[in-house]
Amino acid sequence: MKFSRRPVIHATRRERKLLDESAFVEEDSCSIPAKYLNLFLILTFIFMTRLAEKRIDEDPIVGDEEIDTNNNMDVGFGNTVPRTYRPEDLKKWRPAPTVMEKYGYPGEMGKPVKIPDEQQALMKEKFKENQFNLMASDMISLNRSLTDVRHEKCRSKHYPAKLPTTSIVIVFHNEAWTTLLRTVWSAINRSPRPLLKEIILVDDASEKEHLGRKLEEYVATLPVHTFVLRTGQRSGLIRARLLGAKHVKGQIITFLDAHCECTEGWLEPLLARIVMNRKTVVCPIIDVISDDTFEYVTASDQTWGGFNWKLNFRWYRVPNREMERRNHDRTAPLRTPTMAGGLFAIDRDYFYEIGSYDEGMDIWGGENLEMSFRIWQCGGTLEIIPCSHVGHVFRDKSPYTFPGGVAKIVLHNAARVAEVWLDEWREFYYAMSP
Ligand SMILES: [Mn+2]
Repeated sequence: MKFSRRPVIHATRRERKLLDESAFVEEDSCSIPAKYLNLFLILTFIFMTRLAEKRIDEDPIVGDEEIDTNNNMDVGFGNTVPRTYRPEDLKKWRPAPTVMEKYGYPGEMGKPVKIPDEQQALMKEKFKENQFNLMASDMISLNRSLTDVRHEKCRSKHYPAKLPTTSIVIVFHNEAWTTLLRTVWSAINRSPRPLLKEIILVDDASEKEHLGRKLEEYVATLPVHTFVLRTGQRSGLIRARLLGAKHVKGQIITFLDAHCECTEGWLEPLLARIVMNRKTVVCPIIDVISDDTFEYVTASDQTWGGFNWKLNFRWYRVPNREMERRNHDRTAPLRTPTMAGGLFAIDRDYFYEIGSYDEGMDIWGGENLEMSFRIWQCGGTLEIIPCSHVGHVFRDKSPYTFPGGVAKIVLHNAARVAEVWLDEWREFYYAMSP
């Protein structure tokens, strides 16, 4: 299965090379002239036929030979968003103090929580509510301590003395109290205060009582300006994020999922990257918070985001070529084809310049690939920043309801991605998902 990633990767290279310098930015104008792709399409189709015989994800390892990521970055585009910020938009900052361990409390330093035998039955019952161990989460402090998971070299890195501010946007639907508030507290505790403009919580029509007035009253007491917006009716992740983004006053929008924990030094490497080039969109390394024990487990820094032709997001091993481009420095920014989508930071003006999100997408699914393609095809760069780590509770299945059914919505969204961004390549999608 050596060839499994080649179609994807070549698409990127071709697009970057062939993009007309003057063609700019309206979604569809980012595409490539059809004639250039024909020959390549045929070659790729041969690979695809081979792929179709087997399951596509058997071996999600990228072959070493593929794009030269070094030489495809300098395509000029129209420039409406200035590359840098005005000096008055930048703020002096210092690293946030370390959250100290509270000895004897469950889950401190990211350790797993063990539920006593006599409570196992209740634990299982509560698990169903959110598809994670709610009982464990409820036992852990909202301010729990974590180990410093960063690579050693990250701790001595120097970042600009002044950085732009960010607003954090968190969308939730029926989220548990403790996971949501631990996300908020971890951001407050571990972000340099001058850089954290506000935290915007967007409630996508939750039914749980604790997410009503109680939440509003609670967040009003927080040391960082935090407020709740409500979509009113179930709108889906995209439309809820757009509602949050509309209220952002910081220069940078940082989207977080509702069950995360930000770790020490997570924010400054993200902002430092954007301040150098506002068209850089950055993701932290997404570590794993166990859905079972809430243990904090570090994820690999050797994976990046890709996709298969069903347009499912997948993690793949970072190819050697990208390692070489980074001089084998595991702390250097990693140019990733796609992102998982839950956690990223983007300049607010650039977000709107590239057309923000596709509002026609429902509930959940596909929007991460859509945004990734949008960024790369509209003159931006998408990176994973290895010195920034944020934990996320990964779940085996979604606890949410999808009006009309999961499959229908996810397929609808994926088809939109194919139609808007893939040109002829959409045929591969339709071949896999007829
Ligand atoms: Mn999530």
